[in-house]
Amino acid sequence: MKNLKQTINEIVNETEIFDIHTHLFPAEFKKYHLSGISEVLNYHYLIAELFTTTNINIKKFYRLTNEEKSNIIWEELFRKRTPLSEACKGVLTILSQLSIDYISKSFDEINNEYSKLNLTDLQIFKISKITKVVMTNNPFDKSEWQLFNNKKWDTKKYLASLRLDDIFTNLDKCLDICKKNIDHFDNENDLIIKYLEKVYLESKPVYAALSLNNLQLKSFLKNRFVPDIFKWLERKNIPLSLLLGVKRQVNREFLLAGDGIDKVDLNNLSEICNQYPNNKILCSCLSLNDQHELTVLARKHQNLKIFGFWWFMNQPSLIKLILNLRIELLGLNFIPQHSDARVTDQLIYKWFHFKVLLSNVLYDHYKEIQLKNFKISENQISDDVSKLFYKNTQNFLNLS
Ligand code: FIX
Ligand code: ZN
Repeated sequence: MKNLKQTINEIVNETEIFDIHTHLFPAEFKKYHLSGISEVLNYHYLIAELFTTTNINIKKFYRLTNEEKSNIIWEELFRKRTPLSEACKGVLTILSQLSIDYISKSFDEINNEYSKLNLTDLQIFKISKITKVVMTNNPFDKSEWQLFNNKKWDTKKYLASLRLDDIFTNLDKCLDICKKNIDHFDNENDLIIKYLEKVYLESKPVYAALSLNNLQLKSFLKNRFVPDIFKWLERKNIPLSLLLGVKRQVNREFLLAGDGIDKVDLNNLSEICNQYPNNKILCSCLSLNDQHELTVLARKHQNLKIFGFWWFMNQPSLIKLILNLRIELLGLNFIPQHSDARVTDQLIYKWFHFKVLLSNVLYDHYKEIQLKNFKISENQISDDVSKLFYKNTQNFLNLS
């Protein structure tokens, strides 16, 4: 092998990626598909930063057009101030990767230049070496679910997942929707499962997902629908993905930018894994406080797989720390990252930033075993990175 560092960098940059959790939609589904620099600047991470950095009137801001909003974000966070936060750096990464010279330019100038690139999804997937992304699909959102009316998009690239939060937060609405779609049922449990079966056939999801705060996690096993949902997931052979530790609407005025963090009791996760050993559980925790315990739990339950650095965890300083911890405790038996991208272009920065961190962390670990006379080959490194970026996900989702 030439040089260990260079070999790792090359392999990490060339390996195909299976992005297990995004909020992306295919370009063919125009109403929900987001792309371009204006959408990138309108990301709720940057909106929260704008609100807390300036004294801007929140209600007035939300009434503006997307372009007006992005203009303000660009002026306030990138021109009047130094763009040092991770969310700001993400925008700079996208612009520099696309060779757009943004220095001393207004939002309009950048937007013009960016639009001329006419970037397609496929080009973006190619830049980031992404082969598949899993969408977040809410079967209780009639308008969003229209995506599955006509599947004229690449269903091998954009895979579906069933987001079930509404069953736990807005049951009456869910039951109404189920009743409108299912004619014959014995009871409410039967109704929900029949509806899940219907939306399963329409979307072919690779997992079902739920985001929970501490209280919801605590009462999860007592929920009357949970045993049947687990039985159904087992029959379908798809995992349940648990996104733990979000406290929704800490600041309601901020809307989507107003969600915060909760501390969770992970004993409840362990209990879920024990009570449902035939179900597979994917899990990502939002708080740094929970990462050590979560990693240990992944050594204790065969049916549990950690994935990604979710949202507030997706900061380089935390990723470095926890990625090392995960390797120390789990070897390569975890799914290291997901993008959570809402705008296709974000894939560029989310994965670029992560690849730099992963390469450095892997280098330290390989170097260490080399010093203990282990002969690490290029093939073995390729294999390892492919597990992390693709195969661990593919296997856990039972996909061929
Ligand atoms: O619940 C989720 O899937 C969260 O990832 C999002 O809803 C959140 O708003 C987000 O975009 C985080 O990255
Ligand atoms: Zn998400």
